[in-house]
Amino acid sequence: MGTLLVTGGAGFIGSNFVHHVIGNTDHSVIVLDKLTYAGNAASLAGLPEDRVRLVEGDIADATLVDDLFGQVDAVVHYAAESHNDNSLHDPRPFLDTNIVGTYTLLEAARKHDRRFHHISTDEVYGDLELDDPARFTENTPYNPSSPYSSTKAGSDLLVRAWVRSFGVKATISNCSNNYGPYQHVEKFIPRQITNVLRGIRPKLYGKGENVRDWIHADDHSSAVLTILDKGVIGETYLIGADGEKDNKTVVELILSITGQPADAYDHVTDRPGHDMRYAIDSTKLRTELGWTPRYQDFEAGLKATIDWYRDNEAWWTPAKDGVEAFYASKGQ
Ligand code: NAD
Ligand code: TDX
Repeated sequence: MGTLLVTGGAGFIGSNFVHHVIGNTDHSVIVLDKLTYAGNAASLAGLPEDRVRLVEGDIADATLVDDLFGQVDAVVHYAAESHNDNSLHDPRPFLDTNIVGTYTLLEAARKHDRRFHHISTDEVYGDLELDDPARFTENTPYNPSSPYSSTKAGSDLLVRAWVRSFGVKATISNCSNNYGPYQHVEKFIPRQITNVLRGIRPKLYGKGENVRDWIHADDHSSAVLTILDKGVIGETYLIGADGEKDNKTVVELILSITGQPADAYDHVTDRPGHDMRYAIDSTKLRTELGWTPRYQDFEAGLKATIDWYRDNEAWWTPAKDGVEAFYASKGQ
């Protein structure tokens, strides 16, 4: 039993992690979150106040970070600017948070000698062709495409350097695309679900051939806890659940689950530099640390996610109009 500092714990995957930790361990949690447009204190509602404390602040604030590191046993670092489309519009916050913010945390981990787990993404590896038999492994060379993924790649390299140069006790995980409750409506799956719930046609970039490797956010959480518990310092672990699907298939599934005609969607302007395919080989995590995902049935997980958005309209309504206006201004 101990106290975890969870950066970005009011965001999508971070809040799912906090719920998972409270439900499955005896740990307490301090969440450090700037509550940007992507952070929402309501995602932590209902959690026990004696075990979860939200501190509103910036991971690049060295004084605040220093104080919080002194209060915890380990740190799990989710905070990031996370949306590719935003990074194409205004890259600067991605550098400030993903690079300078991670640097600030690493310096505190070094000073306080705290166990540090860095959350990253499969996008650091670039993309694969649709017919490529290969998947990403821990040995795939870095080749990021967007301002978002290049700043995540940079943050991963900082972590590796702080392990080697300063002996920081860090691990890294690179996960595939997450879905589940509490995901911001700017992202693909919640955008299309909430479009359908509002009577708006889903919007597919380009031809919809791009493939993403979907994992439920709760499985991501269990993998991170496994790495915190059993991971080897300095190692990187890829997290994935063999969930490759092209975007068109996902939109058609959402339409079919919600009782709409399968072709009731629009093709819109493609994302510049759009990565074609991501695919994760998570053999190392499964064989060396014994992790397995629980949500093997994507359609069942998607159905539960649709139900969550239907039941929690008050959580997503405030962001919806602004997001759609932003996309409309880009022909998307
Ligand atoms: P998100 O955008 O939903 O949440 C990010 C959170 O970080 C928000 O609560 C935001 O307020 C907070 N934040 C942003 N800048 C901050 C700052 N300077 N200081 C403190 N808090 C700040 O993102 P997400 O989808 O939950 O992603 C979380 C992490 O997981 C990111 O590191 C991302 O790269 C990684 N990841 C995401 C996916 C995915 O599918 N979404 C897949 C793999 C890895
Ligand atoms: O309206 C849309 N229509 C559409 O076709 C949107 C928002 C997206 N797309 C496509 C683009 C991608 O091929 O859907 C796919 C998924 O898009 P996003 O949800 O924006 O995710 P992606 O760009 O794949 O990145 C996500 O996974 C890796 C997360 O946002 C990142 O934080 C994570 O690192």
